Parts: sequence; structure tokens; C-alpha cells
Amino acid sequence: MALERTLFIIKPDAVKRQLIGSILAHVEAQGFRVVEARLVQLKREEAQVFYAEHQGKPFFNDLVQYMTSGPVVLTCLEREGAVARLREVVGATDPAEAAPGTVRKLFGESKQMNSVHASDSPASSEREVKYFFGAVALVPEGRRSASITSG
Ligand code: 3AN
Repeated sequence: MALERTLFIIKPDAVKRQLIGSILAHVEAQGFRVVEARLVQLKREEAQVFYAEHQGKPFFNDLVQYMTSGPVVLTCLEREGAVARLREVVGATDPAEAAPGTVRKLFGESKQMNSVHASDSPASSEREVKYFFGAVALVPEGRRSASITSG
């Protein structure tokens, strides 16, 4: 499996409930390495651009409002097969439907306040990591091969 990086965001509801450490411990225990991390207050425009694919949906304005309601932790995580694996670890969008043991089942409050974001495909992860951390945060070409272990 190739080494990948993906964007993981701890959303305002989880930061407010002082869950940063618990959530990062959970993903680290699943083999993810934190390669970038920043606590930021997103600007309205940044949230709108980040969630551009949802523009026009009924929940879009509320989503932008929520994502800018307090600080978030932007992180870039690395491991083999990181994108698909992190989606499994995070669980379904609605915490009520998320599998037992997933981050959203353990910590999420509602479909909107579901505590974390994880990129949904390799193309999204590349766009999202670049958006917040720049191209420098992508896995270097020479380290992508499955035969080369991280570290
Ligand atoms: P996911 O984060 O599981 O990939 P998306 O990309 O469909 O889910 O939605 C992005 C974010 O929009 C979700 N994490 C959630 O906060 C919010 N959201 C999605 N669907 C709804 C909904 N029906 N009502 C309220 N908020 C929603």
C-alpha cells in the first residue's frame, strides 16, 4: 500500500469540548503520523472555498457558520493507505449511523457537529492538503513507494 497524506480537521464542536488530545490519540493509535498541525480560526471565505462542492445545498450556510464558530485544528496525517483508512476510522457523516468505535460515533454530536473532517478521496486530499499547508506538505515523490516505510 502506498504512503499517503490526508487532511484531517478537528471541528469547532470538538475543540470547544476539549477533545483535541483524545481525538489525536485515537488516530495516532491507528497508525497515523501527524506531519502538520495548526490551530486556526477559519475565515468565512476560507470555509466557503473549502466546502465549495456543497455550495447551493440546504445546509451550506449553516455549515460555513458552524466551521467559523470557533477554532479548528487543521492537521495533515500520514500512513500507508491514509485516505481510505482515515475515512473508516472517522465513520459515517451522521454519528447516529457511524460504526461503533469510530471517531464520529465516539465524539460526534449531530450530522453537522460531527467533530472531524477527513478527505474523501486521493484527489480531495491533494487539493485540501495543498489548500491549507501548500504543496510542500504532500508526500515527496521518492517516499511514495510501498517498499519504503515512513520515518
Ligand atoms: P463527510 O464529512 O462525511 O465527507 P460531506 O462531505 O457530505 O460529509 O459533508 C460535509 C460536512 O457537511 C459534514 N461533515 C457535515 O458537517 C455537514 N453536513 C453534511 N450533510 C449534512 C446534513 N444533511 N445536514 C447538516 N450538515 C451536513
